[in-house]
Amino acid sequence: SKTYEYIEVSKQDQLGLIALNRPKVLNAINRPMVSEILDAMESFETDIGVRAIVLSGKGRAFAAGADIDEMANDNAIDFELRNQFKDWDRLAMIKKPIIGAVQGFALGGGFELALCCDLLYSADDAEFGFPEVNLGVMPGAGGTQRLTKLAGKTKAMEWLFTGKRISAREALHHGIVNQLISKELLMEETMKAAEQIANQAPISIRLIKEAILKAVDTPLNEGMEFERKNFYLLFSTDDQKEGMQAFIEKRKPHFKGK
Ligand code: CO8
Repeated sequence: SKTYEYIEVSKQDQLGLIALNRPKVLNAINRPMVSEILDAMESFETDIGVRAIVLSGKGRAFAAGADIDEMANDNAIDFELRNQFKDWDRLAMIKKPIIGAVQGFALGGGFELALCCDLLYSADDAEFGFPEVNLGVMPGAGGTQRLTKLAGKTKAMEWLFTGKRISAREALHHGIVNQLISKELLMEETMKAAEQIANQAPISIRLIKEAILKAVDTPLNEGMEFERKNFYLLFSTDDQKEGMQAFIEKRKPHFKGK
């Protein structure tokens, strides 16, 4: 398997695991790290043995933001010519479920990366936030859009205008994370949750993810049409036949991802 410089990648049963691995700088996200995350995710995407992806950070943070040293001297045209967020756009196109485990800081670009996850499990000491305003900038990898759609305009304005930290408890209250877990059990419990999802019918999970993400960015009627097509499509899978037959026969289904 490949080796990476800024992340650690492994597999466990049906899970693909990615851990941000620059603990000395609280996993500050530089451009090569984003490329590596994308590369690892795309490998898992085509690996039929992998049914869910778990994203976490090593050390005392999930990620304390984009690497400030790397971008301190950039200007607008540098970003434009480099197409700075092309890897981020592709991250958002990963079709397998991504489950994030956040402990410590998830700030700036680190929070944006967390918001790219489909489910988020949070240590009860985690702190989220968009401190970009304190640096004279703003989120650029989807933060203003994704946070507003999750938590609403009111809190998004407050948090982005002030840059203040959002506690794990507040994040739970505003629907940003799914569940709080003690720091000691975070990875174990996240893996359990991911394993549960990995045991569901893979094509159901895939098309549900696609449809829910559609709901976030399309009008209801378009989203409904999209949902309907995906619903129809599931009836061309063996797993649908198996799932319903198992129900009728009062036994557990055995899904094959076909
Ligand atoms: N970039 C580069 N280095 C960082 C970053 C960062 N974002 N965050 C922490 N570090 C480094 C520190 O410089 C320090 O390095 P060194 O030991 O060499 O001095 C090391 O990590 C440890 O950090 P601290 O000593 O500061 O640890 P503390 O516990 O005292 O403080 C904090 C932790 C509060 C998290 C503090 O490190 C901090 O404020 N970090 C910056 C947070 C921030 O402003 N993040 C937003 C960055 S801007 C951004 O994300 C824009 C996103 C737009 C696009 C996204 C593209 C990826």
